[in-house]
Amino acid sequence: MPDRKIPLLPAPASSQLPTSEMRPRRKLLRLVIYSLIATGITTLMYSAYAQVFGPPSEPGLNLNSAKRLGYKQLENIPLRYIPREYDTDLKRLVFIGDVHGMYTELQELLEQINYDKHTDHIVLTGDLVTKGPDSLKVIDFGIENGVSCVRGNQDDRVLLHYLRNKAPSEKQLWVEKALAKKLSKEQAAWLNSCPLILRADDVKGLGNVAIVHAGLIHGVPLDQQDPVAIMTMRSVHRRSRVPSSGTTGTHWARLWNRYEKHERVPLTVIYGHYAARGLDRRPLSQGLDSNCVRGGRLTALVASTRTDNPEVFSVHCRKAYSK
Ligand SMILES: [Mn+2]
Repeated sequence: MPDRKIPLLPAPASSQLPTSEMRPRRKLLRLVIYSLIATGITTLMYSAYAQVFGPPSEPGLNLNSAKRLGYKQLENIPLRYIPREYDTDLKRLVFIGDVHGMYTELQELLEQINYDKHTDHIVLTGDLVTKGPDSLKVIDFGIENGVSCVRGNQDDRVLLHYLRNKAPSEKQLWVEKALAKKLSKEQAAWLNSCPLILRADDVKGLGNVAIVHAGLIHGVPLDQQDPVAIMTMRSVHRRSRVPSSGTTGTHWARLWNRYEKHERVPLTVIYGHYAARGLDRRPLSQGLDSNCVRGGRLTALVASTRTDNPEVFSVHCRKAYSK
């Protein structure tokens, strides 16, 4: 009898073993389900919050990297050039999309708008050089006419070669290298003087304006926007708000318009770079790269003391120089 009792003792313990193994597994399963539900609720609440109040404050991307890389981040267009609501003299601000060395078309466009150096101030949205045939002529025209410009990704690559800084070493950059070798000291200095962002306040028909080559992230102060993103972005990742030069996320201008309209004094962004979309006019953004260098058009947006709203002008670009 006692012999029978002894083996019986461990029996319940061994029969409980599977259940005691099941319990933590079930607990784990429950934990996973609960955390999935919690994540779902948080995501829903976040997207509801974002819809109503705009995105939560953005992290300053690469804070101060502009200074570190020697870029001029932000400059103002001199007040005397800005056409304002109650100005009586004729004054015009002429914003022109990516010229890419298309000097002939630039001159035709200026002829079409009857450009006058004394009343008009030209602002180029970057990528003045490369791809087209007359990059140096565009720079010389800029110098002679006191043109304002922002730095584009192509301008940047050429300047990186010129300054012999760490330039991307991809094979296809021989064009930029070759152009960099041709730049005079004055031409390079002028191109290098183009800041990443230009500002102009109270422009007639546009209000407060920022000019950049590619785009801006809503919610990040202008002096903290990432230099490379300013020159290259096309889309923004829907959730992380990280900008990308690719097109798979949300078009940055869509997000900009969605959130900026809630600002007390909204800022309109004038930009180039996104040739694939062509002329892209929205309430608070004006995309002006209409693909001139690939046989598209060269476009100008003209704000004037003589018109209530800015007008668009463009010329056909006869020859495609780039694929
Ligand atoms: Mn570009």
